[in-house]
Amino acid sequence: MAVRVGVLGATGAVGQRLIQLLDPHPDFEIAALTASDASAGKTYRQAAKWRVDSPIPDDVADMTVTATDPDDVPNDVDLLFSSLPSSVGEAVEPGFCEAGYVVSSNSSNGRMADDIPLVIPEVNADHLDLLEVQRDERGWDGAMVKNPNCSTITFVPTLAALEEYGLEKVHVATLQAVSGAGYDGVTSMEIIDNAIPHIGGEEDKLETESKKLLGSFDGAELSLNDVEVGASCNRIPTIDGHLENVFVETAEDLTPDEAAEAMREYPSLDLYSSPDQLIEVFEDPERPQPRLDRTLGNGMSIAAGGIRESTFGLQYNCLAHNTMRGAAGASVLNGELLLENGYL
Ligand code: 11C
Repeated sequence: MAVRVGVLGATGAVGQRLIQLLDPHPDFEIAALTASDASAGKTYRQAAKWRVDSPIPDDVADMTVTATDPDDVPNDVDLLFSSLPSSVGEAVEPGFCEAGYVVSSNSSNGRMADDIPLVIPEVNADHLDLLEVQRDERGWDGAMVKNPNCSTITFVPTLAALEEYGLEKVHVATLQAVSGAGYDGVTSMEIIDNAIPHIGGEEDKLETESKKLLGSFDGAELSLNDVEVGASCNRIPTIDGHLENVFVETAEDLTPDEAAEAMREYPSLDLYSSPDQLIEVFEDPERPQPRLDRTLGNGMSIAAGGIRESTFGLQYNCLAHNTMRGAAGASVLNGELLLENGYL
């Protein structure tokens, strides 16, 4: 029987993608949709300005949206996918966990907390065991797992593939699509014919979340990875797909051919939303082509290319669909991992 799930923040950019991925899904059935108080009581069709590239599923369109409050979500819903703005997530997500719901959250609040697993299933599924520590420390009947920022998800799997060579220093520069800024960003005219440097708070997230994801968990405590990460983040006028330029210094010698092979062989998983090939490596110097490659593996693969030696170690590009692999798809994948590991 399918697990009954809800979407917190169902009308936003990531909330809409979550609905697109969850309807239909073999393991999950959408049973609750929440949004701001202004949307509560409306049907989803009335409340949401639907913008994703497939129609609103009929059964979702007629559902009534509730406020984002544990009292308004049916008790038989087991799993909540959260795409709330971080300030709202910080205020309300713990209340849902306390009330017994398991939350797979894309919101940035709490990602670096010691007892909250920050997970990319292909990279650090073992960090999910941190939920035992979380249960002891917080006394929640429910649980909270987070996925990282979309820009972090784009480059960390490529680093994980190179980890055996001893990661020492990484510099990453991002070219981020406007959908990462939510629908206000997509519709804003200020981005047209413009490139915006130092976009708010992103650099710190890439520098810290990557060390947590690549860190090790000994059953009691999580240690951050020692790799030094420097990031510079920029917004460009593409709709979807974050492109990143990565420079990596490793302890062991690492040739472009070895890096390409390590990325190509880095395993995907057997979860429903997993792509067949996690990292698609393109050797043609003209690749990756961002507007095409963002759809690889139904938006769940990462494209890597331009791998070469440079003054600062190995250099390459990588690209992923930011609202699929980087956000909604990441949360759904974590939900599938929770299910597989008996947390639902
Ligand atoms: C952007 N990466 O493109 C951001 C959006 O930490 O989940 C996602 C923010 C986050 O602006």
